[in-house]
Amino acid sequence: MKRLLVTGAAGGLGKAMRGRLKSVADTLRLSDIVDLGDGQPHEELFTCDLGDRDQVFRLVEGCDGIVHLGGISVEDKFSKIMNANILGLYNLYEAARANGMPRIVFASSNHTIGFYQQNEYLNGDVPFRPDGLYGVSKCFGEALAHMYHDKFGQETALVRIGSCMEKPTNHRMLSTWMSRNDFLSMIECIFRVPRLGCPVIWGCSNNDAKWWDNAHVSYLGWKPKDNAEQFRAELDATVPRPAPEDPIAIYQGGPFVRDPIFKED
Ligand code: NAI
Ligand code: 15L
Repeated sequence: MKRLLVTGAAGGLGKAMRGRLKSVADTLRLSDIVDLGDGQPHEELFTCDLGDRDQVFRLVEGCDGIVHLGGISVEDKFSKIMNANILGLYNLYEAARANGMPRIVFASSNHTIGFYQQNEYLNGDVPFRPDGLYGVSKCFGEALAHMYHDKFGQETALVRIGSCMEKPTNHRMLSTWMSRNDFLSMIECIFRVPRLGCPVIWGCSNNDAKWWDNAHVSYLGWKPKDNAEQFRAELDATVPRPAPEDPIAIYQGGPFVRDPIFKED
C-alpha cells in the first residue's frame, strides 16, 4: 500500500515495529502524543492526542491502512483510559469513516479475557471477562469495531495481543508471548487477505503452552513461527514461579487481575 498510519509509534511495540513495517507500505505515517525523534525519508511524523477529534481527522486523511497501537496500555485512572482508549477510538473510527474506511489493525489485549483460568483453552467466540478498566476499554474498542463493520463495512482485525516483547520474562508468557516477527507477519497477512471482515485474532506465537485457538482465522494464511518454549529452561533457572494459589498463577490476565481501581486525583 502507499501510506500506513501507525499510532502509538513512540511506545514499546511501536518503536520495535517502526523499522519492520517498511515491508508493508511505501510511506509510514507515525504518530504519538509524545516526541517521535527524527524521521527517515519514508516516514511522516505527527504529534497528536487521540482524544482530539480534529487532530485525528487530519492524521487519518490520505492513509490506506492503520495499525492502531496508541493508547493507555496498562491499568490506569479511568479519566486517562477514557480519553485515549474510548474517546480516542471513537475519533479514529469516525476519521476512518470519513476517509474511505482504510483497513484497521486494532491492538486489543488478552486483558479482555483476563479472568479466564489458565487451564481453559479459548476460541474466538468466548464472552469477554476483562480483568480491569484497561481490559474493559479494549472490550469497548472491539464492540465499536464490530458496530462500524456491521453498519458501514469497515474492516478491522481485533488482535488480542498476549505479551509482544523481545522474549518472555516470566512463566505466564510461555503461553502469552508473541514475537515481534510473528506480529509483523500477522500484519502482512491482515493487509494481504482479499476479505478480512472483523475477526478476533489471538496475538501469540506458536507456543507449545498457548491457551488460545486461532483456527477460525486460518483464512488469513498466518503461520506464526516462533515458540516461547525455547525460553523455558532460562526462565526456570532465573525467574521464581508464583505460588499455585496466587491469582497470577490462576488467571490468564496474570498480574493485571490484582490491580485496584485507581483513584482520580
Ligand atoms: P506503550 O504504552 O509502550 O505505547 C502506547 C503509546 O500510546 C505510547 O507511546 C503513548 O505515548 C501513546 N499514547 C497514550 N495515550 C495517547 C493519546 N491520548 N494520544 C496519542 N497517543 C497516546 O504500549 P505498547 O506496549 O507499545 O502497546 C501498544 C498497544 O498494544 C497498546 O494499545 C496496548 O494496549 C496493546 N497491547 C500491547 C501488548 C504488549 O505486549 N506490548 C499486549 C496487549 C496489548
Ligand atoms: C497488555 O495488554 C499490556 O499492554 C502489556 O504491557 C503486557 O503487560 C501484556 O498485556 C501482558 O499481558 O503481558
